Amino acid sequence: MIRFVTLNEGKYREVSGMLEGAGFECEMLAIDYPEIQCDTLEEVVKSSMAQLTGKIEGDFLIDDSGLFISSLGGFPGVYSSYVYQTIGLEGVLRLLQDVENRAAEFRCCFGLCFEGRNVLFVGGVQGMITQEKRGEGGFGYDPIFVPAGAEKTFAEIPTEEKNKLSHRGKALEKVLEFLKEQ
Ligand code: ITT
Repeated sequence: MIRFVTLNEGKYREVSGMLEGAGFECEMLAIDYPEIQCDTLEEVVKSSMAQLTGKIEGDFLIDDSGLFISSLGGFPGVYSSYVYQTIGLEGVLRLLQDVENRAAEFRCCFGLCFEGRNVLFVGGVQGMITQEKRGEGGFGYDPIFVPAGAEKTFAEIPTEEKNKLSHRGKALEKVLEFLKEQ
């Protein structure tokens, strides 16, 4: 049994689908803990794991993700959650009004505490920011992100398809490989 510590139901939907599909039991643990501000997702995950160690029984998983927009120097990046809650998707689209270079990358870093050992797994996907929101599925920034080589946003495709292409799906493949080796 792996406890996925998150308040984000969209993340849980994606992660539980993949874990259960691979035969691992999974449960959502909605614990709110302070996330310290760091320069990288990896640092955020390490500090969060240190805070949670000893407070959760058994193996657990956490996920810190962000959207890194090239023309904005990687913003919102580690501030993605705050930016989503404040200026939102419309605000991000406004920042990119008349900006030609719309390249962006979604990144995900998982922290897995397995039998007392902490291990990190990362994944990323390149893509573009759309001109307007498209699609009703997914969560967060999905309606404004089109992965490279595709035409639909992450909000316009089913979860299983997003999992095959996404930062989280790629990072979780590495988690699954690790778990299968144990
Ligand atoms: P936790 O409880 O797991 O921390 P959170 O929503 O606060 O949930 P993050 O800090 O990792 O998670 O997320 C940063 C922001 O990026 C947040 O607004 C998410 O909705 C968004 N985000 C993360 N992964 C995403 C994805 O796959 N698609 C769209 N938006 C995503």
